[in-house]
Amino acid sequence: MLELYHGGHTTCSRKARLCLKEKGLAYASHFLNLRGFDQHAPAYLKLNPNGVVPTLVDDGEAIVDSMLINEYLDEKYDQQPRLRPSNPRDKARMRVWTKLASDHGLAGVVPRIWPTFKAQTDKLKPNELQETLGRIPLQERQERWAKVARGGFGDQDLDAGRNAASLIITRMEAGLGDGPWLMGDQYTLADIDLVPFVDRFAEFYPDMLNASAAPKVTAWLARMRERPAVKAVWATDEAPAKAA
Ligand SMILES: N[C@@H](CCC(=O)N[C@@H](CS)C(=O)NCC(=O)O)C(=O)O
Repeated sequence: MLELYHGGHTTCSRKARLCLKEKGLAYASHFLNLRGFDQHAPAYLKLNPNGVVPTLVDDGEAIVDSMLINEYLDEKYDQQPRLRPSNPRDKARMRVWTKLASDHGLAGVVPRIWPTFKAQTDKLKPNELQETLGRIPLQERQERWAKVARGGFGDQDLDAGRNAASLIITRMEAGLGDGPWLMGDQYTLADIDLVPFVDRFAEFYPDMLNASAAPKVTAWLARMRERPAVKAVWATDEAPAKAA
């Protein structure tokens, strides 16, 4: 049985949810409220010692990191549609795209999203904040949550986010060719791994991502947004219904 622990509409969660949807794979969905720090609960850290989402569990075996989860899903469940090229050279070319998403995607969205988490950290008393920070396993994340709490995101962070988004948009604009997908005729994990980030870039950086500044990426994003699987994943965060 497949299970996915995810944070709903977070970019990395959408990556894995979209791959599962495109493959037509059923799974038990476990929604984690990241603003409520569910990702640092001891039981979850046993599955994902990094304290982040998503985590796939397949017959009891936990697999972490959205890029690796998607590769695993396509390799293990190799029924159609195949989401990776079969020859090694094209597969390596595809992985350059998925690595680009993995290396720079989050950097492009974090400075726009994370400052809003301050509303949650503000609800904590000083000792509760210290305890919460103390449960975060990765130092980089601990520092990022501490920065949220002290309202430390500023212009430098916004510039860094913009630069990361620009890097991705520029590479995609140069690499898209005649499309329709990043790997030409074959729709692959390259498209799946990048779209959650590029979708948010269109919202955060409309001056960089529009039909005149980046016509190929803009057209690709429009094609992606028309895919039934993208529509379905974007339409719900899979959070349990709240009691009225
Ligand atoms: N490289 C990891 C990054 C995972 C990641 O940073 N996930 C974010 C959501 S997009 C998260 O869990 N954030 C909550 C936190 O850091 O506390 C992946 O792609 O799975």
